[in-house]
Amino acid sequence: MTQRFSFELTATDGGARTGVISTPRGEIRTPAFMPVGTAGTVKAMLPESVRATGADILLGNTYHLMLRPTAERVARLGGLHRFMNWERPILTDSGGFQVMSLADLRKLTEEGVTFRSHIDGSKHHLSPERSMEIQRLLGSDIVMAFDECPALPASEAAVATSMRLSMRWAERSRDAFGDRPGHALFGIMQGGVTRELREESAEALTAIGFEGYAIGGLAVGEGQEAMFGVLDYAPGFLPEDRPRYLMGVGKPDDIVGAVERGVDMMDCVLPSRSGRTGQAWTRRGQVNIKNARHMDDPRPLDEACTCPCCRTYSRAYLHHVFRAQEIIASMLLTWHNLHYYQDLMQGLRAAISDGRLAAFVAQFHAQRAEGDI
Ligand code: PRF
Ligand code: ZN
Repeated sequence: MTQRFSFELTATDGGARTGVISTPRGEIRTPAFMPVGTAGTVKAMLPESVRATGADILLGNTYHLMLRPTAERVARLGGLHRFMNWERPILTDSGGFQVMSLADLRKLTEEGVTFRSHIDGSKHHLSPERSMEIQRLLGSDIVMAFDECPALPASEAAVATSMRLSMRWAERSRDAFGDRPGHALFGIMQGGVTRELREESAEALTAIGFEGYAIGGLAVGEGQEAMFGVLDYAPGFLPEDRPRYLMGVGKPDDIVGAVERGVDMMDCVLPSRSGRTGQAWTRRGQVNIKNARHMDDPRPLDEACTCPCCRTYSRAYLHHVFRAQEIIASMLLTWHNLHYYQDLMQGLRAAISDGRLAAFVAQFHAQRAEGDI
């Protein structure tokens, strides 16, 4: 093993940080945005195109891959990296969150969760131990602890009970993961929007000890103001010298606000999913390419963007292929959206390095306020 898992901070600006996570499969520049490759593909993109947008790492899902094509089959075929032709780092989510949002007939106990597949109704089981085994079979570089994310709104008592279960599961995840040089296990903080519960969760996780720490249980319907309220203190409960990952976030302005508050990694289906529904994200905000105002517009989606979609195609063409339900519409809009997100991350990293984050953020908001066109 030439390169173990490590994290080096290179600069800070206020609460924001920039640095590099080193792994045997390559470096991850932080703050990092991870495109979501749920089922072994970032939908509508070739892996080399995802890399061309600037992504250093992808996210994969235990839940989807265990159901189809199964973790054992992926392992027999040489692991997820080879299977999907992405040789750089992969982070896998542990499955509990997806079970709660997608599976049928869920039954939760101290031991774990049994559920029926949303694909064919077959019965399955996940526990901290089984989740660690699946993520090992997949060959994940960054493995997530098995947790439960309570659906909000929930009572504080229910959030506390759930958080404490997740902390017991975090310890079982740590034990089951074992010692795997070059691979990392991240713990996941829960505790809803209650400061005392977030602090208790962070103390439990840091006592166990992880290579990185995620902030879970946010972006589940509480709204941006409440989420930023938690992010005003939660990152400060975590060790400064480990990466902090905000799970499932978000819109561009959520990302900027999270980075300002000390988050190092994020993932979200938004740029890829909304590309497939005709939504584009640009410096001037959201653009709905379905809108008839684009029908005769020869200009690119975003004049300032250097992606293949914006370098080559007009809004009129994108509007046409989207209306005609051509596959290239999903391809081009996803490419643009992922490129925009990675450009934003590069801009944030450079601004933090240069100590001019406040000016960068002010310009980000000013451009969006101007609106499209
Ligand atoms: N836990 C896990 N995955 C997640 C979340 C969580 O809390 C969230 C919450 N936004 C997204 N993905 N394991
Ligand atoms: Zn573009």
